[in-house]
Amino acid sequence: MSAAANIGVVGLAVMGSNLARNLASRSGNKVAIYNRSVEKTNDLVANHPEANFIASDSIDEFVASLAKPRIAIIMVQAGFATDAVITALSERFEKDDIIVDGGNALYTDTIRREKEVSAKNIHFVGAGISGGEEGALKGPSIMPGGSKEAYEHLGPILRSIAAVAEDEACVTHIGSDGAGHFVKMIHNGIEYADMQLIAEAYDILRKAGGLNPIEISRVLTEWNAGELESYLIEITAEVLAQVDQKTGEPLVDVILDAAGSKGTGVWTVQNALDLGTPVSGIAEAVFARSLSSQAAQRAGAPEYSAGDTIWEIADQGAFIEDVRQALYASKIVAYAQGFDAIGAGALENNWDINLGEVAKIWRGGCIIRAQFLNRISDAYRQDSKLLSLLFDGYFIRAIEDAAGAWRQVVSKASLAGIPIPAFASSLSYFDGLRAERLPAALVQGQRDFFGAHTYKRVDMPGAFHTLWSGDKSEIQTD
Ligand code: NBP
Repeated sequence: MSAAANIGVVGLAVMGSNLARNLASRSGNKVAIYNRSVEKTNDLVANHPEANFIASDSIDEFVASLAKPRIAIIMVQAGFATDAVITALSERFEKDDIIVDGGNALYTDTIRREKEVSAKNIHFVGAGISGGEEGALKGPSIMPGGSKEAYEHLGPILRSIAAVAEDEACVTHIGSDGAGHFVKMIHNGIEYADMQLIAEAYDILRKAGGLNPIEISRVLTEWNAGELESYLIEITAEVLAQVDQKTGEPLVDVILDAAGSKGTGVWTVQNALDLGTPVSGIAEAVFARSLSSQAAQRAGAPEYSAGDTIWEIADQGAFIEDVRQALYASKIVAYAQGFDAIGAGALENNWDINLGEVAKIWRGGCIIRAQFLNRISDAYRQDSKLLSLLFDGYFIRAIEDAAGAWRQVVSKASLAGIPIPAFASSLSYFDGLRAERLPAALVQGQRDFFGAHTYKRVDMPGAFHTLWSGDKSEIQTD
């Protein structure tokens, strides 16, 4: 066989086969394909003759079909399957060849794999790919890590298949080793928060405002023409407008209210806990899914007399606008927290991540794509050392404009007994961030009392401990 392909794809389930077709449809690419079971390979070749794939039944044949430097994108399940394919390729690849893992790997696995593979002088690139199956086919947002050298070869190919937003390809070299998969993980965490916030807005409009799903769908369609414009608002409007074909009821009313997850939201929160960076909006979104899935516990809840009261709505239009404002402000907080988490991860792992570029490549192809990301990109372009997105001029004004409505919605939803974990935690985060003094001083006092953990003083350097069980005098310990 002649080594004629400039790129190969291993793993031909939904993502891999669509990515292979996307690659083949772009000029200049000749695509080699391989899958463990030959049926998927044969199906792909038979169904898409226009792609002119170079198909192989064995990994040896696949490797031989790639021109040097060989580049193979792996699209298999994260974990053992990915390790098995990497091992098979790295046993056959040679110096300067490039293995790309396009699956949803945990970034710490990517760091390990990069070390192992690069020890053989083979490049390893962990690339986060977002946009689901449609994105893989029509243009995803791509977040590659790995070395700059590998990106020089890989960049033009990835640019050829990525989504395009405002004439720019939604791909950039994120940083070394696991940086790409780290940023993809945070992307998914933000996605959890965004979805939960939209769901809470829906719940308020329905339970307090008495709007039905079709009416709420129309509200979301109107919102989608303004600053909330996003793929998630757009698809939510579609879901709410859908009528169940079996019962004639709104589809949302016949879907079991137990939300699943595949783990990247959990990874984001676990990681943020390790880094000590608050991602409360994302965490509440993950926990809201957990609570929704506690079927037995929810079914066993007694009929509480919980003091909830009717939300009296005098002006329906003003009420809907307040909910929109609360959603926008909470969303800004969720994104601010997500970008903080990327900054914290970059610091911890010595990645030089350009946050403005990250915002830019999320404008197209991915699930959280939105106009709003232009504002985030602008904010970081104006000040790459911005301490929080909430301190950028545009976002200060947006939050100030929304703050009154935000407080009304959070307080009135609480009075009405409507659960709003992400709305409420976002507002509390904002209030915590801007507070001159936090009750953390008292927590330090408590910690010193029972554990002699010491505290710092506002008026002098050093560490101090009060002799709580003695004469209550203070001693300096450091
Ligand atoms: P799956 O992960 O469901 O399928 C795995 C594919 O890899 C199958 O075709 C399987 O072959 C093949 N494979 C090979 Br080659 N070697 C394997 C091995 N040693 N063990 C197991 N399978 C092996 O595919 P997917 O849903 O297309 O997802 C691919 C990756 O993309 C995953 O990491 C996923 O998390 C990620 N991702 C998915 C989405 C999405 O929307 N689905 C979005 C973004 C990212 P077989 O035919 O012999 O079983």
